[in-house]
Amino acid sequence: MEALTPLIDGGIFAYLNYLVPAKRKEILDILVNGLKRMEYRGYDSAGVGFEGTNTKNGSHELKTIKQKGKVARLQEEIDQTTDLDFEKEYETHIGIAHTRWATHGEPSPTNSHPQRSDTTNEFLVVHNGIITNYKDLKSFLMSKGMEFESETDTEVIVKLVKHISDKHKNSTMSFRELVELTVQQLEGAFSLVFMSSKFPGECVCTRRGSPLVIGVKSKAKLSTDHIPILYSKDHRGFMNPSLHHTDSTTEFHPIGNKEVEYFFASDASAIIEHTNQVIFLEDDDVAAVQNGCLTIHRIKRTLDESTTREVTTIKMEIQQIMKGSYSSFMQKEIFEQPESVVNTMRGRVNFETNQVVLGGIKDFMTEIRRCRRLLFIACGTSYHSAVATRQLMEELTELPVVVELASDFLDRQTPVFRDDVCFFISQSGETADTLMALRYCKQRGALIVGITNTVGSSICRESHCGVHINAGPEIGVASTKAYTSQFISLVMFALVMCEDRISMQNRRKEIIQGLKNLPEQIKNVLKTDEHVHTLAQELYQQKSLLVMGRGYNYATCLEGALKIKELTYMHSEGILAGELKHGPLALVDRAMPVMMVVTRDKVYPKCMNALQQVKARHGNPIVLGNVDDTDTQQQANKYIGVPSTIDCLQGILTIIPMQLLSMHIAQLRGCDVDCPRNLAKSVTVE
Ligand code: UD2
Ligand code: MG
Repeated sequence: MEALTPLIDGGIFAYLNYLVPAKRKEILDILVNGLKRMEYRGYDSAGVGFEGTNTKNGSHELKTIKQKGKVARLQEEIDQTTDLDFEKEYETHIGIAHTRWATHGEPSPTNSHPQRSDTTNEFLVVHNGIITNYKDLKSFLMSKGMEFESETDTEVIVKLVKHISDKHKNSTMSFRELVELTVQQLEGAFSLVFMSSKFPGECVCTRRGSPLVIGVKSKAKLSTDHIPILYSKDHRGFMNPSLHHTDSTTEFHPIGNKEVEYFFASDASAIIEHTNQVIFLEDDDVAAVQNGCLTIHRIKRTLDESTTREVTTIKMEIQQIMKGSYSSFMQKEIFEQPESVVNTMRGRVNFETNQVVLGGIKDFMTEIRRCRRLLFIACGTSYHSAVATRQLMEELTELPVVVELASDFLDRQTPVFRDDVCFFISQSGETADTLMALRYCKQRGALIVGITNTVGSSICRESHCGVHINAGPEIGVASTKAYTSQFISLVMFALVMCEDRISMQNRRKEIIQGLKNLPEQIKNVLKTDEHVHTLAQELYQQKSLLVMGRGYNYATCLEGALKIKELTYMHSEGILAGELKHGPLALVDRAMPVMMVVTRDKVYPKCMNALQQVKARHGNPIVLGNVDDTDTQQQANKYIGVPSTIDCLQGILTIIPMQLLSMHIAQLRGCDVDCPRNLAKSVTVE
């Protein structure tokens, strides 16, 4: 089976019927149903775009219906629309649909997709991903007199298509060529599906860094199982648009041109109930359907790339659909981390120039640099992300760094000063204790910085400035990918704080290079899953698990133990190895399950010392260490190896086996990993 690529944001679904008559009601049902199949991804608003007729002048016109909230709400909105003829039949028609997870501007109908080029809906687009240069494009388009209505990055895409289309009004440029010109201006990650009132019944889609699949359904047998890539002329060629087919040996077999239906989706699970014939697009492919024919174009041809795209037959059980190939949201979110960490750094860390820019706090940096101390206030996992980065924060800012649990901070009525900078970290941005601590500090005149995953949340609105961690929706109650993204956001902040310190340049560069390698390294850590599962089988009937470590890995112990507690209902405790002699060592005997995090950093000798102490009490710890550290491995019966990275980032790699372990133990104990008892995703009460 084709592996499903996990996705960070919402869902794209589009449906094109060519010479296959369908009533509007049927078309809308197919679109809404496609969105439902992707609901498991998480989203906060939904919308559809479809073809219609202008009631005043009878001309071809595109319409949209968009709504905040669940797909069911969108369905209600559609049902309540009175000016639509649901029985109207279309022989050929294109409709596009989208579920959105807010990254730019809060959830609202205007910010939902499809986004439109102008009030007449000449072009519509649905988009997954992030456009990192949208601010520049937006100012350019505004200088050309275009008016924006949403706060999204997506709107620039569709306005740019219109701008280019207007500029080439008198040429015969095809829809596909307009899109090619447009996407050449975009930076970031995207998958896009376009429709236009100028090109009825046509569809153009493309991707870069975000998945997109096309399903083909046709009664006639497809003329080919390999679609040849057509190469468009280079950039200059676009000024005189003409098709340019370089590979003369491949005969051009269009797919389609008789009765055919196409389905476009960010996720094969939305397509599978209609057809199992699919084409997975690759980055920078531009696929277009015109007169029922599907073509795939590329601008440039690189030497060793494939010159065809295969029509794959996928076999997937209908039950598998809702969660993709994952057993739980938590598993999906753990396995998304190679991508979510990239999204956290996207457009912010430049690995060539070693620069880091946090757009959300850039204008406040002078004030932040002048402060007297930094406070990091949070609850639960978010608190652990501050513990994890505290040492680096102290090193790179040379400021006093205070890390506080929000509830305790409030209980103590802690003194706060005008020249303090207070950070509030929360995945949902709604955590009640954190929000109250925010208000408490704001009242006392401190600068308030939010670190949140949810655009438009209370913490986001009430903070003076902040950083969105851009990890994508997190649905599992136990936080996983938000932790690694919070961690990275705080590291990025520390890097910004010391960008002018000459003495810290080498350290900065090392860390930035470390960040660059993280996605690959996380993929490698995820390969320990099988091994971790085996260890879980040995542990799951135990009553307790102690997790020990120190230094940069102390946070891994706290967070690892929290995961175990909340998911498996086993007792677990994160113990600072330096504190062993002061009490916890008394817990250790032959029977007590122990894990120790021992990686090759400055405190390594001290960790080894702790390991010896535990072994001297007949403890038999599972050691979580570096994969290339054979010396340490020899000291342990059971060992989990993760790749080595720079000391201050090691915690991002050591937490992942703990996430996996807690998930496996929970599943073995028959617990619901997505909804642990007594816990809610966002704790909005005190
Ligand atoms: C913006 C886009 C981002 C990307 C980038 C490209 C938004 C929301 N983000 O990200 O997707 O295209 O530009 O340059 O449009 N904020 C708070 N409190 C918080 C979190 C954020 O006040 O807890 C504010 C922040 O100060 C800023 C805005 O929200 O004014 C957006 O924050 P961000 O981190 O998404 O900003 P940036 O520039 O990385
Ligand atoms: Mg987006």
